[in-house]
Amino acid sequence: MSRSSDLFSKSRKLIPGGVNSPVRAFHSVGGEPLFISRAFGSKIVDADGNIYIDYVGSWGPMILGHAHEEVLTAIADAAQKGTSFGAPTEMEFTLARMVIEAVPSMEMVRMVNSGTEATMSAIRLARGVTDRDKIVKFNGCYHGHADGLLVKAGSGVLTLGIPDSPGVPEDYAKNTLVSEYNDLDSVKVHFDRNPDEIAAVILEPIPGNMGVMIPVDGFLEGLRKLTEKSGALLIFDEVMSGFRVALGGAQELFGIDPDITTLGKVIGGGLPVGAYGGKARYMSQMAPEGPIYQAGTLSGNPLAMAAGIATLNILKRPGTYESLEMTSAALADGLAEVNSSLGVKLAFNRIGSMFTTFFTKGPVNDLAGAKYSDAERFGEYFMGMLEEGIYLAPSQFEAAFVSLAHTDEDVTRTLEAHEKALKMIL
Ligand code: KE4
Repeated sequence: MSRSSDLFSKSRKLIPGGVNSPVRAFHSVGGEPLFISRAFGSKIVDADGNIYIDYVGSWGPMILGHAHEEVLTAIADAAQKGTSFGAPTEMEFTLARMVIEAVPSMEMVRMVNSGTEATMSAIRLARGVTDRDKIVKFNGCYHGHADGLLVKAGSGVLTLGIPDSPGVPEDYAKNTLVSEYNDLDSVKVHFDRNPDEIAAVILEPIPGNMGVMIPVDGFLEGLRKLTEKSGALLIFDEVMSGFRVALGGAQELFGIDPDITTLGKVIGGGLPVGAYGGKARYMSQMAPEGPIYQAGTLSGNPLAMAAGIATLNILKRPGTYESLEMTSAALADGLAEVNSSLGVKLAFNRIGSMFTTFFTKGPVNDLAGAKYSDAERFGEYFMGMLEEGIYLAPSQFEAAFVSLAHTDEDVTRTLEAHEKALKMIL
């Protein structure tokens, strides 16, 4: 028995499904999850010492690659001074300033400990400042597991085919209206039917949780106009796209000015950090300055701040996103070449260093399109790639991530594995 398998059989007796987050469990691809013992650069190493080229990157945070020495040094230096004070620190100011300088719409920001906390708080803020209860979200978008957002969610909920989670009272869910991504009319209908009742529209501007989706021309602009006209807030959930697709995220790429933005993943450099921020006129309504309450024992934790500051300092360096784009484009072009040489039509969506290969010919512009994917074939492909030493997200409805640590050799090896895995299953 492999060490991963042994650890898995023991862990599942103590931890639900043997994992601390469902999508890690390999349920939709079959087999058992690998237990990871360490990681460096673009590689992860499982408990049996097998090395893989990693395209999960801890689901987005590891944009620099794993165990980056400047990040490790920053964490170690911070740890020497203590691990948590429960009091304000200079590093929280420093990271706040870096985030505000980078994200075009942000004037103020509050640090929390996860993306879920960030979106949950952003929704409360929107409801508090508008005195309205309803929110609009999009089928297949995932914003963490706060009750009102676990409605038609993406990521693990979609992967595991959980219609809507038990334990979410109807009273919560009824205030969550669902639209289709890239379909403005499906949003307009909610505003027509609920005049002056909608507090906010929340979306992943570039979804990664139904696989990667690209906003069609006019969609994001249309949402901005609709929300402005109705007095609802526009919340960009950039937990995944923030500092990933550009230093200023999707809002920089597409030139949209949301009222609130949520962040996570990259800004923690692999440690637990989330954040929400936006216009000062809204953020100043948060306690203790304003009446809307949100709190957290470890919010702004010094080690997490140190990791985030070190990470953003590297991302700010000239040429960073150009380098990410070069590696990502080389991989994308190579995958397309292999597919066409094999006469295989697979939809492929990419923005910057996040991408998804869908096992359907496509196009895939929304959840319905993504659901045409052959999940069984994807599972076989996933296993084939794993056997070749390539670690993808164990779900068709997730994004793959390239890091600054991925090399030309990694790309070559990935393309060879892709060709071999496709030949095995097609
Ligand atoms: P966390 O609470 O997991 O830090 O963030 C929730 C969240 C919010 N918004 C977006 C756009 C997200 O992608 C996420 C979390 N992403 C998933 C991966 N698709 C996390 C992986 C997991 O659930 O284990």
